[in-house]
Amino acid sequence: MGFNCGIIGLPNVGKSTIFNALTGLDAQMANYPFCTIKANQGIVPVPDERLSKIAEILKKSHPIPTKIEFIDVAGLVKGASKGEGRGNQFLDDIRKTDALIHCVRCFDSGNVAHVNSKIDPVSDVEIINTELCLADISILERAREKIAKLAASGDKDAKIKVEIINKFLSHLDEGKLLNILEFSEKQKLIINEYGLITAKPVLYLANVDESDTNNEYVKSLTNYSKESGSEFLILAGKLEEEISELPMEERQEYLQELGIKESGLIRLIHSAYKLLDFITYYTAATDLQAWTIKTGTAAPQAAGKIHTDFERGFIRAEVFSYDDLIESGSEHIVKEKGHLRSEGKDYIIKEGDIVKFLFNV
Ligand SMILES: Nc1nc2c(ncn2[C@@H]2O[C@H](COP(=O)(O)OP(=O)(O)OP(=O)(O)O)[C@@H](O)[C@H]2O)c(=O)[nH]1
Ligand SMILES: [Mg+2]
Repeated sequence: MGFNCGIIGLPNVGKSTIFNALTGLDAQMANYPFCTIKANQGIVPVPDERLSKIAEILKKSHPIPTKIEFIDVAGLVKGASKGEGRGNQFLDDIRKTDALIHCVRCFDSGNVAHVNSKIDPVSDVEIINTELCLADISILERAREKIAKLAASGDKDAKIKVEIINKFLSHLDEGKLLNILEFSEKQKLIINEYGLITAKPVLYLANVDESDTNNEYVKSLTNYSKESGSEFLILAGKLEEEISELPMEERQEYLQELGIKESGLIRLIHSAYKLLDFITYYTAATDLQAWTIKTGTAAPQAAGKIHTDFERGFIRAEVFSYDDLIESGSEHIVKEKGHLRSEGKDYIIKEGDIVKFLFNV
């Protein structure tokens, strides 16, 4: 598995429409709120031009792309953290995700109801963010209650934990998401333990009509995203959904007719990669396969993504880069030119590396 993104937002803003566009699956859509009741999950291969070029040179058939999973959850409303709407279930669905795509309605349409009867992207976003903060506050307060006695008795670990929880709580009490903080390793453990939602990176996605992509709604959401240091993307959800229903051969043609260079899916995936600080590397010892890892991952841990034995018994990695392969035109010439490197356990895997792990268990 690569990574997963939860699509969140108010009811009826187009989350399922975008999910469908992305996954080509048919999550139920409708023009009334709370259409989605159970979370839809869809796994999408990450489009990657390099993969087919490597396959051609290394003569590998059926290369395996890395994958991204999208989770389309029920719309969130004010009071969700207290169980309003489908709130609690919704919140559980997103605790396990790596990142959030916060879908915001930036289209006018008399046919589609808005839960607060007025479209106001910044206030819409703040309703959701407030609920996410409240949800994290409630989890952290309960956690603190549980370990307070232990901490008071002098237990060192419990004391550190309470300190971190207090720091998080005072930040959340000001209505700020945790994701603007830099986390220590200890803090990261706590974030994982409690599935803190506001610590996840967020991408704000303006859902627009293709005929009206730069309206006032989009402008105000752009400013908001900039100020909060978040990723931002404009996507014509309904159009993308229509395109995704076309046969594969016709899609590119239709995009060209509309003057669109790249499908929304590709832009969204690239933004999600940036958001999560991910890179792609490849293995080709047997099948050619693409893998997703965090920037800064060392070779043994990258190997561990494939199999725990690879990490446990890691000896070294034989590495050459995608650029060297393209320039040389064959693996043989890569070696002749001395581009094949032997790297040890401290080697940090780079974007586009083609790697063979040697291990012994
Ligand atoms: N005009 C217009 N309508 C859209 C757009 N995106 C979605 N819609 C319509 O808005 C309605 C709601 O879309 P959904 O995708 O079901 O919304 P949702 O956010 O999943 O809603 P819930 O699951 O109820 O929270 C549907 O009728 C869509 O066709 C858009 O970009 N433009
Ligand atoms: Mg929906």
